[in-house]
Amino acid sequence: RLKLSFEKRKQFAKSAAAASLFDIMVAKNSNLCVAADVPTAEKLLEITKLVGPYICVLKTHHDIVDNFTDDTAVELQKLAKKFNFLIMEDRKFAEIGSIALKQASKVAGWADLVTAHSNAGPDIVPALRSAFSTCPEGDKKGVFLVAEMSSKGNLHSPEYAKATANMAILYPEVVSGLVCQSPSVVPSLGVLQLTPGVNLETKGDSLGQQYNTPEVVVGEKGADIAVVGRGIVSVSDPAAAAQKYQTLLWQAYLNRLA
Ligand code: UP6
Repeated sequence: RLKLSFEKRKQFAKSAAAASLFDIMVAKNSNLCVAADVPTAEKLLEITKLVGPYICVLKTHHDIVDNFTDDTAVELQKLAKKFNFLIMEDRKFAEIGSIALKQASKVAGWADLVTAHSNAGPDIVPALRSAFSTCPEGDKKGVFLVAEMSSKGNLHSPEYAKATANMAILYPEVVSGLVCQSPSVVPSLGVLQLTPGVNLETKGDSLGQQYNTPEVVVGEKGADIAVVGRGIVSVSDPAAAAQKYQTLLWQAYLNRLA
């Protein structure tokens, strides 16, 4: 997988969302996902406008945004269309299927992608598919399953990661990718690896987050898409920072292919 280009890997994508992600990444030369973790809807839209040209995915935690409304979602969707990126709501669903279905129905209207934990078992995936199916173009939406985490002391064992990867094999048309930290977890060429914990300035925060550089995350840890949050949204010039991370991450991908 690590030596194959995104163009070639697209041919193996069984989820429509993964296929369109590969297209966007190639069209924009971007494997950057910005975690737009900001406190207000105004800030969310402002940061999205600034980073939009440089990203393939905008990752939200809409439940930490004070005044996130249906209008915010509509504006986000307009920006996603304008700048050609997908919206991922990082809700990390972790419930029995019937509850996950109801929870996901609240965001499926505007999110192209959602994240979910695998701990409750494989039926979380068809539950999320059911939530998508009530939306226009629901069959184009996808799930990223959390196989591993970036935080210190997390409980994700290699066995857990492997079992999570098996769910991607079980539901290839819905599971577009895995959130993970090591290069051997992703089970097939058409599945994307999303890796958070990227920052050029610091090694971590005071609450367990651990960071690596773009080169390490793409070259050694196997990230196809890297997530940068505070490294971009908490600096004085987020557009310039996004452009810098985009360049470094894409170069790391090209180095990996070479
Ligand atoms: N995230 C992680 N680690 C994981 C999974 N998800 O950090 O294992 C998410 C967080 C946050 C972003 O929920 O939105 O990635 C990282 O932000 P940061 O770059 O500001 O630390």
